[in-house]
Amino acid sequence: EPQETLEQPHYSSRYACLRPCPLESPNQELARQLAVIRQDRELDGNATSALVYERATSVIIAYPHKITAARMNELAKLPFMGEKMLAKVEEYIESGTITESQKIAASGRFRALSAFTTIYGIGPSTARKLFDVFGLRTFDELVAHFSTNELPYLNDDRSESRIQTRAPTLKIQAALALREELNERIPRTEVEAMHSVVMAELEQIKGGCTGTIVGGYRRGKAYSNDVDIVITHPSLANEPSLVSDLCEKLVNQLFQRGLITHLMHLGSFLQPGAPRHPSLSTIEKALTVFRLPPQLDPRGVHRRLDLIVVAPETYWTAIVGWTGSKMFERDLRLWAKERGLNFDSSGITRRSNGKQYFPQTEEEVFSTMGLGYLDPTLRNA
Ligand code: DGT
Ligand code: MG
Repeated sequence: EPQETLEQPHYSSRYACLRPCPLESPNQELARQLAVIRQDRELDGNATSALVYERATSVIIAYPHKITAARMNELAKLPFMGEKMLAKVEEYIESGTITESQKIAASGRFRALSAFTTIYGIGPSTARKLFDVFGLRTFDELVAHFSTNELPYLNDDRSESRIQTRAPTLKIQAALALREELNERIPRTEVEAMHSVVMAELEQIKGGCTGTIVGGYRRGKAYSNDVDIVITHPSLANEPSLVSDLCEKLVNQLFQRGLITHLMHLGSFLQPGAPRHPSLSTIEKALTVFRLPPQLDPRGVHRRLDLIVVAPETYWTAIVGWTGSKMFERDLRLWAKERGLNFDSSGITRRSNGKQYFPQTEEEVFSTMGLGYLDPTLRNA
C-alpha cells in the first residue's frame, strides 16, 4: 500500500535519502577538508561531533552550485549549517584552506591513527590503544606487535553465524600483510569480472540465480574499495534454511577453487537495537577476501568481496540497503523510523503492528516509505 503523496527529493532536505547527490560536486575540495575534521573526531571517539561534520558535509556535496561569498545567505538556510560550520566555509572561501583541517592533517597522532585504521579489524578505539598505550607509530611496529599478540576480535560482531565453512578467518597478521593489496582500489572492469566469476560458480551450485552488484559501483564510482553482490534464487522463497545453505555452499566452493582466501565475517546480522524478527533469517552475508583466477588477473591482487544471499521477497530492500551511500542508508532508516516504519535490508516493517512489506521493485521500496525515487547515481550523499 504505497503512500499517496511522495516527498519529492531536493538538495535542501534534512534527509540524505531525499537529497539528489551525484558523484561529482562543485564543492569537492571544501568537502574533502571538512572530512578531515570529521575523521579526526571519529578517531578520537567523538561520534556526536563526527556526525555533525558528516551531515554538514553531506549537505554541501548535494548543493548544486559552487559555494561563493554570494551563496552564503542561501547556504545558511540549509540544514545542519550551524555557526561554526559556516565560519569554516567562510574561511575556506576566503583563503582556500581551513586552518583546523591543515593542523589535523599535519599532526603525527592523526596520521598514525588514520593509517592504522586502514587495516581491516583495527577501528578507532583499537588504534588509539596501539598509539597511546603501546606507543606504536609505524606499520613495522604494528607487524612486530602483532607477531606476539592477536586482537580479541576482528570486527564489532553483532551477528550470529549459522553456517560452517572451511575458509580460514582473516587474522590480524594476514590483514597487515595484505594491507597494500586490500587498500588498492578496484576499477569497474575488474568489479564486473569478479561478478562474472561468482555468478559462474553459482550457476554450478544452483542454476538460475540472480546477482546484482551493489555498493559504490552501482552509484557509478569509477573505483571501488570492495565489491558487494546481492544474490537470490526463486527457490529460496520462504525457505530461510536454504538461504544460509546457499551462502555456505557458495563460500565453500569459492574457497576450494582458491578464489576466496579468507573470511572476515559470516552470518546474518542484526541492526543495533532492532528487535529480532523472523525475516532476519532471509538474509545471510559473507564478508570475504577474494582473488581472480590467474588467467583473469596475473597479479592475483587480494580484494574485499561481500556476498549477500537473500530470499526473493527481500531482494529489492536488500539492493536498496546495500547500494548506499552510508549517509543515505542512515537517513533512510531515520526517515522510516519517524514514519513508524522500520527499514532494513531484509524488509520494511510497521512498528505498531509488525506488518511486513516486501516491495518487488526498487521504486516500490521508495514509495512504500513515502519517498520520491532517486536513481542510484544520485545516492552519493
Ligand atoms: P566502497 O568503499 O567503494 O566499497 O563504497 P561503498 O559505498 O560500496 O561502501 P561499502 O561497501 O562499505 O558499503 C556499501 C553499502 O552497504 C553501504 O552503504 C552500507 C551497506 N552495508 C555495508 N555493510 C553492511 C552491513 O553489515 N549491514 C547492512 N545492512 N548494510 C551494510
Ligand atoms: Mg562497496
